[in-house]
Amino acid sequence: MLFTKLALPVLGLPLISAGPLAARTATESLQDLNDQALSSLQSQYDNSTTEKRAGSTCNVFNAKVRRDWKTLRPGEKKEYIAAVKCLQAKPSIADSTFAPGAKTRYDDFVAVHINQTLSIHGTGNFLTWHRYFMQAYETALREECGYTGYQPYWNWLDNTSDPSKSPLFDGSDTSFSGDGVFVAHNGSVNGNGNVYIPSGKGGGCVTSGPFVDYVINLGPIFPIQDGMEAAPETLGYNPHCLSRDLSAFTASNWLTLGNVLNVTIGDASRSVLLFQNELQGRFTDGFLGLHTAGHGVMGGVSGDLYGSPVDPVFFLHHGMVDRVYWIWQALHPSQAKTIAGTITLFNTPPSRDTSPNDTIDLGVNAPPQKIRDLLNTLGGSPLCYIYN
Ligand SMILES: [Cu+2]
Repeated sequence: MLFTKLALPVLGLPLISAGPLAARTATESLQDLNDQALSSLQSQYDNSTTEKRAGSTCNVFNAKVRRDWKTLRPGEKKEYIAAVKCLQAKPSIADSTFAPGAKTRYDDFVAVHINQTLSIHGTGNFLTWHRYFMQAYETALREECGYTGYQPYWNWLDNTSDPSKSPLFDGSDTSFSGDGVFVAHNGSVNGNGNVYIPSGKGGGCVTSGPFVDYVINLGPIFPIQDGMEAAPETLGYNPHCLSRDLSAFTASNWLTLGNVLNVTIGDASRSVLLFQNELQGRFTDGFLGLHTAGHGVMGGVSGDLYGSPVDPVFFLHHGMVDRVYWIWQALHPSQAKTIAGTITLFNTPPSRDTSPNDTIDLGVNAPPQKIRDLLNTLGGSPLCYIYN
């Protein structure tokens, strides 16, 4: 299926045809789009138009394949979960003066995200920063904790009417634990104060599954769930549990095929600026966007823009964000390497434009890289992957 030559995307024409495909589910339609992206990359390879770093042999045929969590075998899921728990048990390697609350290797990732939050969201580096952050995390899982697979992703379009049925959130030993225990509260205010999310059936600590005893050391910095308190210090030690309030409201309203199609082949796919704002969320006018909605579906500690990586599903959620970016890039080859935006959160305070020569620095987690070297997932070290 992977490399079947499909009728190639001619941009501007509908990729999802009617007829026998009309009854396809949202997930199947998105898979069609993923197949179109692969076909496009294959044809770029045939035409030798894919630029890569000097000496790299990476290409669409030998790249690593990142997969949907639900398609991993139980043993593969357990191996991934064990590697995450391994990172959460290994001591931090960061200088303790940088983030006194960072106790583990997992915290080293959370601390960097917290520290840079205002210069990596609503900015021109949002897409590449999070792409590289995930690559660094995948590398740590593999090299420091013996994981043999690649970074999986959360397919947003599944289980939107009841996220607690999702294989990520069903509370089983092959999930990331389930909903939080019910705590009465008045919901969350998301989208920078513009979108109200009613409370779900949770709100407190997760009650089952692999992360039931996981102690979070950092955050929250800017919690949005009613009643949740911020940590006394931004990067200080503040032990607390993994809380969730799974939101069917958010999933069914925002994690839709229509929103995915709009950013990949619709009106919002016409430029990287439109694409990234629509994907991430335009907080100013109450448009949550797929990215912000995904964090909102998890609720609890995930509602904190700064500390959201404390929930290990962060990396599967951003796997899906990056998958949609990858699809957009594959289907818009002439624009794939363009960037837009400034270096401050929605240009507040006003700042210069992001440059492809700007560096992304993940501290102890990975060597610094230029944005221009993170625009092509087939560009070679550090990136060589596709999505399926
Ligand atoms: Cu982020």
